[in-house]
Amino acid sequence: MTKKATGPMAPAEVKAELLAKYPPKVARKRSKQIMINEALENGTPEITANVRTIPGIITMRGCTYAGCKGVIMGPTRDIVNITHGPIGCAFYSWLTRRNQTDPGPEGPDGENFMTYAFSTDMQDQDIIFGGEKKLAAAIQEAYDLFHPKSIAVFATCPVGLIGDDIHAVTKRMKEQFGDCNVYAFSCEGYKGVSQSAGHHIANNQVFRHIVGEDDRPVAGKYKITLLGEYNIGGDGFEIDRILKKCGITNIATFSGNSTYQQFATAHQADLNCVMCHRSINYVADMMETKYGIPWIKVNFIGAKATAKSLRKIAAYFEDQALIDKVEQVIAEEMPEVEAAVKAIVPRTEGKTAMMFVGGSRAHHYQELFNELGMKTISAGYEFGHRDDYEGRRVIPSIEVDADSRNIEEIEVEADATRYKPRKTAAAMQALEQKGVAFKDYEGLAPDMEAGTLIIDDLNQHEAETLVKLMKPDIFCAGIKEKFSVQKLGVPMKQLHSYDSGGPYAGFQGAINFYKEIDRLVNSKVWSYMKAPWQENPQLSGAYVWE
Ligand code: CFM
Repeated sequence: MTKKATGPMAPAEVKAELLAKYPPKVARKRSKQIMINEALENGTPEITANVRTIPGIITMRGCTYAGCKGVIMGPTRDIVNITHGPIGCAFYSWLTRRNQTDPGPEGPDGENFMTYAFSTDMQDQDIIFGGEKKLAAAIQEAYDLFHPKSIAVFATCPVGLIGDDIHAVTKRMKEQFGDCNVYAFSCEGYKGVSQSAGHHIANNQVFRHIVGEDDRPVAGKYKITLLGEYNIGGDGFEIDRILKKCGITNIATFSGNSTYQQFATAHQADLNCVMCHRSINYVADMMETKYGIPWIKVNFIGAKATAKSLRKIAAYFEDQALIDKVEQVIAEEMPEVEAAVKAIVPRTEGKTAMMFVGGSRAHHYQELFNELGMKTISAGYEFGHRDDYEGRRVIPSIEVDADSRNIEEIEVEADATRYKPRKTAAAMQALEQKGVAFKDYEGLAPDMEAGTLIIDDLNQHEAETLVKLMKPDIFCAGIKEKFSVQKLGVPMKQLHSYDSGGPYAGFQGAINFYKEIDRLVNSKVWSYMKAPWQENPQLSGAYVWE
């Protein structure tokens, strides 16, 4: 294993090593997804992203069904989510993401279907003769048992292949029930190149079937939504605590700790705050077009980023009382954060990190590492698009290939009665000049130093090679990577599930994260990774089988 003492390898050399074992055609393709960052002065180099994984490569990605049923709809508490397909798809996507929920104002008896795994349990004969009848029966059964406000149906691969018309079934059931919103998602696992397609399919249907369904006024002076926050490890709880303390009303989180009602009333917000750009940015655009709600990018990962985001929200509402209140909350929360940083930074300063997560987190978490004086030497997304790397300005130049064309883009128009611009164009412009950027996200690349390696759709082989060559002090990714990285003697932190930790968002979350990283990067256990008999063999020779 290359030790740090030999000096860091040049990024171009590392890249060459990553590609060395591939056949020429594969190397050429992967080469376009491995970018040596050049920082902003030279413009961000272009990266290839959101394209098919090369067959045979062990990717970190998941499927479209995972992005739809698991990521976007997984945290919805009071919607009955039925998987139409063989039981495995429902079982293995059941409660595997650490999105938390609380029963809200309804108390412990409030509806919570997350603990159930609903599935049509398709068998061979359903594949041969069609599964629509079975689906209708399952919807009926769920309705009779629970009388939920809403039932959602998710297609798995075989459903798409045999051509069950799940939309016709759900439409019929919805009409039949009259008091239950039933709709379906054509989110077959193979539908797109990654989870990202599943996010889009899910969000389109939520927008089409739920948002704007309830016009009963929601109370609150400063009403926002949080788009793309999934309450992993309780992140959403911490963000809600802070917003509440500031007097800001979060009327809907998409979709952490959410309820059907929140989605249905979301159109009443005066500002949409986008947390995870990758999984939901198009919803923010659609809500602006249809209802006139502007959107800004926020980030509540990192104490400084949290303060910055709160200030942006306050600036938007242009109310001195709110601006003062936000400053007061920041002043109250920061001393504890600063004390934690001061105590830990001497032990973490100068250390290095790598992070490969699905989308936004590989960018957001760099904030927390910066606060600890740590540098991210390599990062990337499993399924980010070019705009997540290079910023939204590249969107017009993104090539739309057949796989992207396969995912529906909804045509949205201003709502005839409910479209209401929240600010005049002049007011928006004045705010832009004050630094409140609307509809903007600069992406990950400008925030990373020159010479760092940005890698899209990293795979098993490349992850191991990277760790061996660059020996980071910590590697962040998911469960699939965890043990192979740890076996190389490098501490590993799961940034999807947070292992069993969290929350890491907001101020209290930042403190949790600093402590966790301190423990990981300063633990001695990693130096004992080599088994004693490997260091000091007591027997020598070999087994001979002949
Ligand atoms: Fe957004 Fe997410 Fe992420 Fe994501 Fe995900 Fe996730 Fe993720 Mo795992 S919505 S893109 S599809 S921030 S489940 S809460 S951690 S890959 S980086």
